[in-house]
Amino acid sequence: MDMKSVESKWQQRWEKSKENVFNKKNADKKYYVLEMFSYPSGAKLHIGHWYNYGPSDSYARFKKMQGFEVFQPMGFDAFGLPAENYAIKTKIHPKDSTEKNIETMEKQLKAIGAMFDWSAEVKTCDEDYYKWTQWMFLKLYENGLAYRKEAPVNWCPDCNTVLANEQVVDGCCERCNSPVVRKNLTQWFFKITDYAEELLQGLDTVDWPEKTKLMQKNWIGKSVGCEVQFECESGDKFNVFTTRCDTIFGVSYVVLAPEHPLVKKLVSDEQREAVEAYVAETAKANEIERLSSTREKTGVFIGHYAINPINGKKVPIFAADYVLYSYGTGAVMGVPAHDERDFAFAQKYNLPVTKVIENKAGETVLPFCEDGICVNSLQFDGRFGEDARNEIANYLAKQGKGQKKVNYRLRDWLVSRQRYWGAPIPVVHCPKCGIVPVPYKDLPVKLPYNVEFNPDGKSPLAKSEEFMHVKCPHCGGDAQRDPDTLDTFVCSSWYYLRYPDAHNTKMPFDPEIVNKMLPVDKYVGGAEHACMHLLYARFFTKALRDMGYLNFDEPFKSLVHQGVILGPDGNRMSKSKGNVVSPDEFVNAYGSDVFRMYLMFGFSYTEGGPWNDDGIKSVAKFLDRVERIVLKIRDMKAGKEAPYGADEKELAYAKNYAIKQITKDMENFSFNTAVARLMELVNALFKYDNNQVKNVPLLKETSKDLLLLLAPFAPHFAEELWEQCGFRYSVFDQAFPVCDESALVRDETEYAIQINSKMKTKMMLSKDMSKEDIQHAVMQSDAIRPLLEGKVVKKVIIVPDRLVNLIV
Ligand code: ANZ
Ligand code: ZN
Repeated sequence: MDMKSVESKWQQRWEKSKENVFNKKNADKKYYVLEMFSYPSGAKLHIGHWYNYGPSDSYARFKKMQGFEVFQPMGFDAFGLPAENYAIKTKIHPKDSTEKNIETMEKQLKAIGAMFDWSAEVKTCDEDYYKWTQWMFLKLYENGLAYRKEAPVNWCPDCNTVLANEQVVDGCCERCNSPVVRKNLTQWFFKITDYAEELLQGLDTVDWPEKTKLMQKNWIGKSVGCEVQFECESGDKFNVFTTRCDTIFGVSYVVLAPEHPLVKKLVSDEQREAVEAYVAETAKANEIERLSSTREKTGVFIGHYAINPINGKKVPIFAADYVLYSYGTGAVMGVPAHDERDFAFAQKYNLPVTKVIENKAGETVLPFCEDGICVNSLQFDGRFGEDARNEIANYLAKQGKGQKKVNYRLRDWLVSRQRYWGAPIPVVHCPKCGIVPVPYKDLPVKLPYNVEFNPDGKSPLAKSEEFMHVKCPHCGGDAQRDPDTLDTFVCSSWYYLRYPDAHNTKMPFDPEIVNKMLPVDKYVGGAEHACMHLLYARFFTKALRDMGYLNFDEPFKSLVHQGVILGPDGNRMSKSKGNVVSPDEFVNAYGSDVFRMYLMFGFSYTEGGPWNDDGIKSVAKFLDRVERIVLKIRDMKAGKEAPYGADEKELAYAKNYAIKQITKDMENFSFNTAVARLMELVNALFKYDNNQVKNVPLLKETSKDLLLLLAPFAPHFAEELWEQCGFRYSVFDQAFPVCDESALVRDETEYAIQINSKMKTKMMLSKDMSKEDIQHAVMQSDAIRPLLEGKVVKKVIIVPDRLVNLIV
């Protein structure tokens, strides 16, 4: 089959008949399949794009054939730094380069032949999109979820600009290499912390990879503990946050973060110089570095003491940068006997290590009684762990010196950027009225085209007189626009809500439509988004729900991460390593269907792995075989039919087994095993066709089902053969075959087939087969044979009724 012409033929036909456009009339049967949208880079589609979009499109087509009205949109995450940096290098305006890139990428994406509903396309840099991004900002602001505050950020004194954590390399600016300092700057934040508990709890209600849920849980970082008040000799008081208040008898010093205001206030004259030098030095490190377990613990005595509230003991106060100002209360009690970091610190500064009494299990046991404190007695043995912590916390609370406290590691989301290529922040700064939101009717605040975006320290927009100068919407006096733009993650936090109502000009979306279309039923994208995009999007959904626009709690009901295809050398593909494999040569040589199907067959979808093209020829050959047998069967005339005997049963079995397994495999994104099942079915067809006398109706029925089963995997190819067989357009409007269980009753068991103890496929094998027969059947199977090419099987382990393990 001439794949190239077949591809363009059917792509045109699908477009013309609106085959892939969501039909709102069937919204009650909706199934929303979403792949994370693309960043429009200048480069061609790479293997990663294909791997994300090809197999998940097969899933979408499968759902469509199961009778769902599938909605599978595509769009572009079009704002962001790469386009701006590219512009700085080449002088090509980000808008021009982005629009050009989108145009090429649309063409390339269409060539995959996926059933994207392009009528719902979204580009985040379009005015009619970012207008609504600004609307989102205003809504959050109105609801107390967007605020401006001074916060310590990474600042390069040479470039005069804020840097992202990622732009700081070894404490220096990645652009000019000068040391970065922490600086307090006024920035916009979204109050994601208001939703910390719900963002945590909600994870139990979604079908997501466990690893991703765990990463989000850790990122949110719920920590149940106690705040304890220490009083200083000066009379000043501060709280420490501890998860181990049961160790309070072992406190030998306390630490304030270097930024803690009491450091400056309490420092003694003798220690002032040393403390100031230390504070200046530690300001250079960012929080990630400060938390690193391999970083040497440093600190300095501030020349002042505090009183342990439980036993009145005087302990020295240190400033040390292993304590972060932004977490808990920015102060900790040092318990060297029970905390590793504190121990290292105590060793270095010669502080006492007081062991709080422990029971045999190593848990702290409380030397503590109701009417007083019995530091050195064991009379209250038996209270330990949780119990001891409660006891102490209650005691402190009674004294007014402490309370139970839940902390989250999650911080509010800093959303302002001193960058050009993003959505302008829709507020006005008025000397009289302060911060004034831009009225909704005046949206969008347009991003001006003619702006000097070369970096010289200020927000590029600040230099645009025409942009900055504005009348205050409130008092009408002279005022200034906000020169910052929004983090691009804001744009991608709500795009899945725009797709179902992408052309709405009155609202970002009609709640009635969106409440019907969402949540997304299957979301497919990279695991690297676990703690940013996927968290931000959940926050947006919950905030919009609380404002009354949405009636669901979670945007993505079910999530799948595709694996990563590495270079042939096992490293991440990158130009510098010279290991980049381009999909183009394969697509040109074999066609898009073969390439997609090989990606599905050659890798375990969620795992990925190093690229090799060993099996691509066998996939091409497989489709040739399908074409041959399907056309041969098409041309058969019914005649004297073979009666329904053992061979016929065998074929019916093969077909129904394939249907059953493929249906299951598709649901699990286990595409490689699904393709193997298809190959087995084709083998069974050939085998039956070898018979002298055959049952032609059975052959025809099996061949037709084969095409239906194959359609999601090789859409153009299957549509073409479907037509050549004289069936009605389109194959995708047919029902996916359903398994007839009665054809499956046979004396067989399922074996797991492994190579070098790695699971490759599953096979049904008859119970009465000898070990030799089993070995032969496994090694000659379509799923396994290609994997053994060029390899020597050294040993075969067979566990009866369970598994076959080939050691190669
Ligand atoms: C005394 C203690 C004894 C602690 C012990 C631990 C073990 P998570 O679970 O992460 O919340 N801590 C509190 N605030 C801190 C800050 N701003 N910067 C650095 N460390 C801080 O951990 C809470 C524990 O981390 C707290 O409990 C405190 O040390 C420390 F055997 O207090 B602990
Ligand atoms: Zn004003």
